[in-house]
Amino acid sequence: MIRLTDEIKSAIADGKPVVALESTIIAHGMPFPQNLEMAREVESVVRNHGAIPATIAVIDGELRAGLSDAELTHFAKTGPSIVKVSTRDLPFVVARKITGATTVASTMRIAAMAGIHVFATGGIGGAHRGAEKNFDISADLIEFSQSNVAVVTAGAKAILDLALTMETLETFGVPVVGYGTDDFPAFYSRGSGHKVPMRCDTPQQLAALMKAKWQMELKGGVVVANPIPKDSEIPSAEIAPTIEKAITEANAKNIIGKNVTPFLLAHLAEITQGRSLKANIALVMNNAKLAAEIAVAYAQVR
Ligand code: PSU
Ligand code: MN
Repeated sequence: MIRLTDEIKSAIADGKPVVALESTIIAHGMPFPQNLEMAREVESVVRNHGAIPATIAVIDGELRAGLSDAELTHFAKTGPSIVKVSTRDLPFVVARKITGATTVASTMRIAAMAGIHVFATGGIGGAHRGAEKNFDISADLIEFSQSNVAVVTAGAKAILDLALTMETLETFGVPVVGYGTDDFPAFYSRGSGHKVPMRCDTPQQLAALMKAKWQMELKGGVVVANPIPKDSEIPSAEIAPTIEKAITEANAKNIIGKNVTPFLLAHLAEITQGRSLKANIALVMNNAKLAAEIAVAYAQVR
């Protein structure tokens, strides 16, 4: 069902640390060539911290974990014209043998199918502002109730409604763990003013939490909320007006559904003249490092 590289296949079989990575962030989250540089670098950060990277995508209808450099380049160069594949899209792209970039939700699902329990991303999707009316709640949140994967994320973007996002995760029984923080991080900014329900300060503590959750057969994932490094942060007072602008623009242009997140990311990068993109890349690397450390710790206790 899933094609794994030999390296990833034997690592999973031997219980060695493996970290899943998503492909939507490459095709839809960042422009070329920064997306390709990011995709290569994030894999080497995972390796440098003792785990094996498994970038996940769908290629010609085949679920894949572990892409070649040529394949990474294809996703990076083709960009947004590649299908953005969330969980609902998996049956269609597989049946039609389509190539697609996987979101947090579908990457979690494929990782879980393959037996990978740790995943590094930039930021998870969430409940968009106005979700109480337009029901725009990312399938990422629902996937956390389904797939046994810990996802390292820099919180969720302030383009979302963070209070609704936290409420939704609570409803689905998803542990949201602040890593070294009591404050849920807001992607570009280290804090959001929303408290996390629990906190861990070491990869070992997280590994113990994951083991406890899955030993009890509590199905679903863990949100590991890891704040952006201080020197890359854009303070919320600075980014907030920019976010307002981007959302107004998206509404005026009638951008809806799966185009909302990519539009807002691209628009923010434009308005901040690349500063938001730089921050985005820095937080991805920071998440990859922690994910590798968690994978190493989990491999020791599972
Ligand atoms: N956050 C980022 N960059 C991204 C995404 C999130 O910093 O590219 C992507 C992820 O793949 C996430 C998806 O799963 O956006 C959420 O999209 P939506 O809001 O349409 O569910
Ligand atoms: Mn959405």
